[in-house]
Amino acid sequence: MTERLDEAARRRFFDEHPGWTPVDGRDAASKTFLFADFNAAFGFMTRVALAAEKADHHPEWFNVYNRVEITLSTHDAGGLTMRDVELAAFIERAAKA
Ligand code: H2B
Repeated sequence: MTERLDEAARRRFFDEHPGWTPVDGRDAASKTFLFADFNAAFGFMTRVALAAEKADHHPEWFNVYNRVEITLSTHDAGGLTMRDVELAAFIERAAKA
């Protein structure tokens, strides 16, 4: 099973990923993305969904019109792992595409 990030790696993740913040009460990271409209938001979600399914690692998310709130955590490990770091990197690229 993937190991949870240690304290130094966890700190590095938040330092190196602007907009991602720790979630109260659990080892997870969240970020809100804003798009021009629903079409752009859902296009982004579609790109992330396809990559998430391929990697078998999925975001928790909530969408209203042009806003997508995402929380990342590895359920099997009970916290943040490299799988979340990798998904966050993909999400950042997809948000700019
Ligand atoms: N996504 C996330 N975020 N964490 C997991 O532990 C996880 C997942 N596990 N997607 C996968 C699916 C697991 O449930 C399946 C059975 O491989």
